Amino acid sequence: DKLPGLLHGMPKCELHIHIEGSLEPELIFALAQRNGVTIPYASVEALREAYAFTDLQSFLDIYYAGASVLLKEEDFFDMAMAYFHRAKADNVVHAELFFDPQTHTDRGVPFQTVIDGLTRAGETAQRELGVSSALIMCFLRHLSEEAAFETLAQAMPFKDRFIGVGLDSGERGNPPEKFARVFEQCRQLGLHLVAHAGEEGPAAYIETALDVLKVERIDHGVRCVESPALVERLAREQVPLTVCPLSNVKLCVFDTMDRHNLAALLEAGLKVTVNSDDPAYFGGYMNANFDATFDGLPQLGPRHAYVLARNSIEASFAAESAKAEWI
Ligand code: ES4
Ligand code: ZN
Repeated sequence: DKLPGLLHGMPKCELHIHIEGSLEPELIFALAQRNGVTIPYASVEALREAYAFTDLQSFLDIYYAGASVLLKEEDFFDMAMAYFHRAKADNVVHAELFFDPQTHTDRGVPFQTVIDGLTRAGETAQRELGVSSALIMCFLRHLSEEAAFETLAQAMPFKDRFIGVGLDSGERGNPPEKFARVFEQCRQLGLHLVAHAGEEGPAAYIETALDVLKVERIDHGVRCVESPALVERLAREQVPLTVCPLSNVKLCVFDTMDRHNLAALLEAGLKVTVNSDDPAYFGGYMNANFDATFDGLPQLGPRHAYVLARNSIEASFAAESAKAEWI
């Protein structure tokens, strides 16, 4: 069977990766030691054993604890470089990295420290690995609109360092509308707009992300199937969905991979992409996601692989000239 070779070798873009979610347990322990931070786990193995999640919030609690070892510019650089090496190994030609500034600024780490480390890693990855990348700044939706506006203000001196904004963290009870005004300001600034919606939240959140926030892509979006009219709209408008199969299984959005709706979404004509979300926590990077998805959904074959890779290139915010080289 040639499918694994095809899946691994295809040039692809990653459009849904939280860079803080690429922090492997080994690096968490190394950075904790380097920075004199104590973490409530005895060993790398004990930390990894804690990665048994029941829902999104049970993951977020551990994810924010893991990020507490990030203090210096070098830490953000090392974290992102480790990701870029994994991306390169999986034939990722371009990655759009989410970062969560509030997770760091709320601990007293300056915004500039975060963005300087990530920017330098992106430049180094382009130069040394030939991997192209961009940054997307996410607002934490469990925090207030006012806090999001404050973060946007802190980001303004670095406006040329990121291409867009997103919305992440706990979805239930934090609808897109909560951030209508801050997204409107970002739109006026010419930033790209994306949002997590329809991961744990209802299909209605996908609709308000599109209609109120005016996002260009939906992150996750798998609960769109609860509204047939919405599925029809997503197909008609070719709104990209950045689906994260291993994440969805780990966070119990689907019980097992054979229950995942990715194949059904593709069949319905939606512009689906495969992504890793938080690869250090959910069991793997891009090619591991492709492998697990194609193993769990045997109706998927080489033509679907090609469509998924092409979708990831078309749905990226890269320059059209770059996309033409990757297709
Ligand atoms: C996230 Cl899987 C997921 N969902 C929402 N917010 C997040 N932040 C990091 N991973
Ligand atoms: Zn995500």
